[in-house]
This record gives sequence, structure tokens and C-alpha cells, in this order.
Amino acid sequence: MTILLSVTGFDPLRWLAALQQPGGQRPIVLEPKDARDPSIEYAVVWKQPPGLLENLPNLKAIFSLGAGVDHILADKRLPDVPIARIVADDLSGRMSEYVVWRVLDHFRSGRAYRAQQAQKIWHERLQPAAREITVGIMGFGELGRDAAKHLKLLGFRLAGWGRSPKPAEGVELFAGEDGLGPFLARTDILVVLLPLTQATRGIIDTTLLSRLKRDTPLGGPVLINAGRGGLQDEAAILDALDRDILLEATLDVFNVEPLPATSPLWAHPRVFVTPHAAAASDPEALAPTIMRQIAAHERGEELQHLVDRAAGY
Ligand code: NDP
Ligand code: OXD
Repeated sequence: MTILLSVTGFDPLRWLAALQQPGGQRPIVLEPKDARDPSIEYAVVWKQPPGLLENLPNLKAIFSLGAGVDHILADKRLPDVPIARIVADDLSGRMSEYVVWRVLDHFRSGRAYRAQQAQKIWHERLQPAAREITVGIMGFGELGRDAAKHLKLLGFRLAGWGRSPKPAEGVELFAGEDGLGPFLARTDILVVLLPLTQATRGIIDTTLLSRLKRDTPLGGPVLINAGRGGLQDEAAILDALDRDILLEATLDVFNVEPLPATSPLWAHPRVFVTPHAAAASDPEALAPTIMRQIAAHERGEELQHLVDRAAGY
């Protein structure tokens, strides 16, 4: 039994070393012997080349190296085998660090103070309390719930939006199209942690941004998107900033990555850009969870964190 590791965009050798854990019995290859390689039973992938998995006759399951699976489902020639994604404390913890960092920076006037420092201006700005601010988490799944837990400790009010989100203490929950309006209307800082699916593509548009709470103690609503770039209309975000519909934005993900040098987002004074770095998949931390899943599947147990292909996440 062989495992195929196909990685684009990360260092495959780090993943290879981590998956070949001490005592690991299973051969791991970086490419199939041929398109119909019968030895390959599991594929561990990040942005695999389209068609790579199509004709492997004995493939039993596909594992994503991250939480998202849009990079797998983009391949229209996928075989009909289960797909599992990463759900792990290490990944959730990294995302929560990022969300807390960016929420606090916007909330505590990071941009304004950096500008003041550059001009040697000593001026204390108005300081709302965390309890006056609602952080709305759009995509209230594994990562959204973990981020909410950490933000709650800091005293923020919390709202969550999903398709049918699971209850979480101290979080006001909203679901579906009907819940979206009331969710946005109470949100001062919008944190987007949605997966990219047919239903969510382009969801962050002018209409959505203009439904965010207007009379916020921050002077305007803030957008933080660490989900996927395909969720956002980047021209609409720039327009909303320029028309003061939006105060500031943090963007970790983009329609085209790396973000092209020509994008006006790079130089916009009220946009904070990070290079799809909110929560890195760490091979040492995550490879054991994948290998445990494979071992359990070999013993006849159910795979965990399976993707619903019809829903796209
Ligand atoms: P989950 O599947 O656990 O959560 C997804 C959430 O989105 C759920 O609450 C789900 O609702 C909701 N959702 C999905 N579709 C819709 C819809 N059409 N309308 C309303 N809500 C919807 O995923 P994770 O929390 O583990 O990960 C979320 C995403 O974060 C990943 O898909 C990936 O794109 C991104 N990510 C980005 C990283 C980065 O470094 N920037 C790192 C890791 C992940 P419900 O609860 O009802 O199912
Ligand atoms: C993920 C990511 O989906 O890193 O895990 O984007």
C-alpha cells in the first residue's frame, strides 16, 4: 500500500519527512508510477494537478493538507472516494491567534497610532470598551468557534453566522439568508472564515458591506477575511473603503495569489495585507493526524472530518 503526496505551494519534502514518521511502514511517493498506478491507496494533497487522481484504480481516500478543500474540488476529474480535511488544535490555535491579533489591532487603533508615530504625534485616541464591540464571525465552524472562544475572554460581544451553526455559549447565532441581515446589522468587526463553495463565492460584495452596522464606536465597520479570496469582490472592498462604507480591512486571502503587484490593495492606507498566512499547516503537527486517519481506515474504522461534496466543504 502506497501513499501519494502531491503538494503545490508548500515544501513537499517537509511533508514527506513528517509523514514518514519513525516506524512508518507505508511507502510514500511524490508521483504515481503511471496514471493507473495500482499501488496507490491514499492521496495526501494540496492543489494536486487536475486529473492526477482520476485513474488510480485502488484509491481509497483523499486527505487535504489544510482545513479548506476548494483546492481539491477544483479538479473536475476527481474519483468518487471520500475526502477528509484537517481539523486540529494546532491549526485552530494559529487561526485564533491571527483573528485576535487583527481584531485587536483594528479595535485599538493600530493603523492610526502607526501613522501618528511616523509623524511624532502624541495624541491619545478614544478608547471604546471591548463590551461595546460586536465581532461577527461569518462561517461559524471549527475555526470560527475557536476564534469566538478566545475573543470572548477579551470581553467582545459575539455573533456567528452559518448554514445551521452549532450553539456556542455567549454567542448570538444566525443562520442562512434570513439570518444574514440581522447578523450584519449588529456587526462592528466582520471576521470571515467561510469555505469557498458555489454558494459563498463572491459573497463579500457591495450589498453585504453596506448592510454592516454603521454607527459603530470604531467610526465605521471593519472587515477581516481569512477564509478564501474567492469570497470577496476586491473592487467592491476598495470602493467601500473609498466611500467610507468600510473603515478598514485586513485581507489574508485574495482572488489571485500571490496578490499581483498591480493590485491597489497593496498600497491602500486602510488595508492590511498578509500573504495567506493566517494559519499555516505545520507538517510536524498535522502529519500524525493524517497518518492516524489512514491507520484507522485500514482497521475498518470511519474516517473523520469528511467533506460533503454537494455542499462543497
Ligand atoms: P468548517 O467546515 O468547520 O466551517 C465552515 C463554516 O461555514 C460553517 O459554520 C458552515 O455552516 C459555514 N458555511 C458554509 N457554507 C455556508 C453557506 N452557504 N452559508 C452560510 N454558512 C456557510 O470549516 P473551518 O472552520 O475548519 O474552515 C473554514 C475555512 O477557513 C476553510 O474552508 C478555509 O477556506 C479557511 N482557512 C484559511 C486559512 C488561512 O490561512 N487563511 C487556514 C485554514 C482555513 P454550518 O456550521 O452550518 O455547516
Ligand atoms: C487551509 C489553508 O485551508 O491554509 O488550511 O488555507
